[in-house]
Amino acid sequence: MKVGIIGRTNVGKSTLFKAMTMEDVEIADRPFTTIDPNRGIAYVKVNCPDKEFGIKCNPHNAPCINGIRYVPFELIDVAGLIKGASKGKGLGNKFLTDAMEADALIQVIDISGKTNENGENAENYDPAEDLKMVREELTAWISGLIRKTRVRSKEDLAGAIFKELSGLRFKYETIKEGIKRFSVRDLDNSNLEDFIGYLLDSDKRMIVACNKMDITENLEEKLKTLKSEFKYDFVPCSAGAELTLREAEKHGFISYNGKDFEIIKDMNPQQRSALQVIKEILRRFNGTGVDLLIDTLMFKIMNWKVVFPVMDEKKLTDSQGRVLPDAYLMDESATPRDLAEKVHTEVAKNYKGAIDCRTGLKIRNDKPLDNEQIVKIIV
Ligand SMILES: Nc1nc2c(ncn2[C@@H]2O[C@H](COP(=O)(O)OP(=O)(O)OP(=O)(O)O)[C@@H](O)[C@H]2O)c(=O)[nH]1
Ligand SMILES: [Mg+2]
Repeated sequence: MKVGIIGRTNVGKSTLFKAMTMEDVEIADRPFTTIDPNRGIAYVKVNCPDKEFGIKCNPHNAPCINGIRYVPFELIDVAGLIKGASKGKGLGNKFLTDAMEADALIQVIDISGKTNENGENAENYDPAEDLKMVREELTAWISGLIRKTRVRSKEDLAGAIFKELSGLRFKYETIKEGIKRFSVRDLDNSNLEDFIGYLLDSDKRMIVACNKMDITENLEEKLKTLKSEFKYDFVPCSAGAELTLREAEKHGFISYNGKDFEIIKDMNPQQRSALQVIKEILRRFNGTGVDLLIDTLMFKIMNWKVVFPVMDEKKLTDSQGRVLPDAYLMDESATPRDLAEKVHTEVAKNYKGAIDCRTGLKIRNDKPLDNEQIVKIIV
């Protein structure tokens, strides 16, 4: 599964990317720092079921640290947008193709209002403007692509648009349904914007990361106003704080569990006081917001599932005797057969059914999997 990070320039997209992947990418307080997309592996955390069964796991694809499984997914961070990008302003918007490969999007905004529409330092800038701008620029860009579509016959409209937008990974069914709903008959149709809005809302589900909460005055009030104006899910966060903690942890200064940290190695007074400030943020907000952001996107908005495939339903082992080796992130509609496909094409070929290891009952082949389900694949 892939997640894309988009947003106006200088809001903290790459900081969030770096905090989630620990890839060494450039971050700076100026517009257009990122030019080429950053790609990396990030992790969503779930409880490892080994404790529940009184056994010890042998992790393979998803590491287990202190009883928490880190399930991998791909993350893409792209260049920042500004108003007029669809007309070539800033870095333009062609780079959005990279983010559109993703199955889900995170839009980062700077809720502190301390950077403006061009990513320059400011006071009291309204981030609602960025939400409108990003939607407008996305729509204008997709509209430009759709207008380039060559339609051979009216009957072929959905197929032709599907082909033209293939890199953006909209579903054929969504395009077909959108054409019907908004009576799109030709490519100059006045309903084209509503049609694109429908494609975005259906196939590019999004969460809004309200970043820089650590320097935001009246955060609650600002969140309330945004929620009343837009139908997105908003999660306040501090990518900056998360990154500082992840780096301190990487260098062995602290042990960090996502909610709090403990100092385990001596550091200089400057570092110590920076961490003290972050301690206060963690206390006030019950974390940096980054874990909550990922959990909300994956399990509430996308309804994705983490599933543990095994071959032996009693020992919870794979064919090599490893206990609960793998954990996969699967989409909303994934069935036991899709899981078999994920494990191995050979396993999929010989698939005969699946059993829920907690209940011992057979799972219907067409039934979507549950989150944190342990599934024996019968071959
Ligand atoms: N106070 C605070 N500053 C942050 C936070 N996250 C990022 N920043 C700062 O915001 C500035 C921009 O960060 P980047 O991650 O480079 O922003 P970007 O959105 O990737 O920017 P472009 O690639 O230029 O579009 C840097 O100075 C970061 O240190 C945060 O949570 N709190
Ligand atoms: Mg960047």
